[in-house]
Amino acid sequence: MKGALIGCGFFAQNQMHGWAGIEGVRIVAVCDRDPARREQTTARFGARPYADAAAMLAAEALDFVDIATTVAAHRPLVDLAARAGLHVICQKPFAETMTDARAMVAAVDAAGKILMVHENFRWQSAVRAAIGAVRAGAIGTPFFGRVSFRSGYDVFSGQPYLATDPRFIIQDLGIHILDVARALFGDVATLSATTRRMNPAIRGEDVATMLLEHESGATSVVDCSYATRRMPETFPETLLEIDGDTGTLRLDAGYRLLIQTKAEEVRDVAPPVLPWAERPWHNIQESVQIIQQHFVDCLRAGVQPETSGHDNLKTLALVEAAYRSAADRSRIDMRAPQ
Ligand code: NAD
Ligand code: 89Y
Repeated sequence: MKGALIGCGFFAQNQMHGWAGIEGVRIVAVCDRDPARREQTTARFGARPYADAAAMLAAEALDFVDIATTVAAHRPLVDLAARAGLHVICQKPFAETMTDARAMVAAVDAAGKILMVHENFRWQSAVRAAIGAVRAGAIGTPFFGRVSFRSGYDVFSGQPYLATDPRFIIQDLGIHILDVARALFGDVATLSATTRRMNPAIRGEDVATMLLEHESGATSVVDCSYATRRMPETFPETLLEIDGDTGTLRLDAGYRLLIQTKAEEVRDVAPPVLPWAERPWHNIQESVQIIQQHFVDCLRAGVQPETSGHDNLKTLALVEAAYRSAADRSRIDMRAPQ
């Protein structure tokens, strides 16, 4: 299977390592407008370099493209890939608006190809162990959950746009945490949110607290912060507390999974540090390889990925709803047209 990467920036390096670890897949071409970035990436991983995505798709015989640019370029690049008749994997946040997102999903559908969003947090092995246990009924029917990400880690040095974009934590990070809540408790009926900016040096909100009522009847609290000074720092761990009608599950700091029913089970679900990975990012880095493997498995089987473009419309709608709710203090009915 031949792929091409568009966008050779900060995070794409993980994606290139991830592809190198997947059997039967080769990234044959990479594209970035920035010559230094595309040259560094080709020097590291090989592959033919291009400055222009359209020129690359015209010149190369490909099966899929991996779009690793920031969000503003996602719609034109997904449209381009769909017109070229290629399968697509695209980074989060998938789109800047729901209108764009729906059009992108429709474009790839019309091409008869598969579109997956790189929504990788639900694929982190520790989070996946918790999702697997909940889905297998380990604590019965969940009625309450807390999905929490609180950190003071400096994400701005690697991703400077996070400090200057008008939207920050919900669009960048909350999107993952909302998606994990969906993976655990199902689709959402209502949402309300508050936001704050604690760090005066950035433009967007760095704290968000969201209350979700799920169609299953469960309630979840999804809370995110990049203004939390804690020792030890837990970046980039998502912590979970779930009550079910026959037990409780917690994913605690340090990747400790605890399931209490009549008996108690404690599991170390720490992710491996892959040979190319580094702490503390190894958790996210492993999930990159896992989600990319899932994409390839789905292409081979001709089935929709779990985190397909279609599925991601529901996560993106929660992001939009959270900003609306925080702005006007409303509670958003997710069953109404978004
Ligand atoms: P970045 O700015 O470091 O890299 C983006 C690159 O894309 C830049 O080199 C830029 O020149 C290039 N680019 C932009 N438009 C282009 C176009 N039309 N054609 C060719 N090249 C183009 O950004 P980043 O920090 O690597 O983030 C990229 C995406 O990855 C973002 O959407 C971000 O939210 C996401 N991300 C995801 C995770 C995760 O865990 N899933 C983690 C970090 C970042
Ligand atoms: O961009 C973000 C993401 O997707 O995961 C963590 C991150 O890199 C910073 O919040």
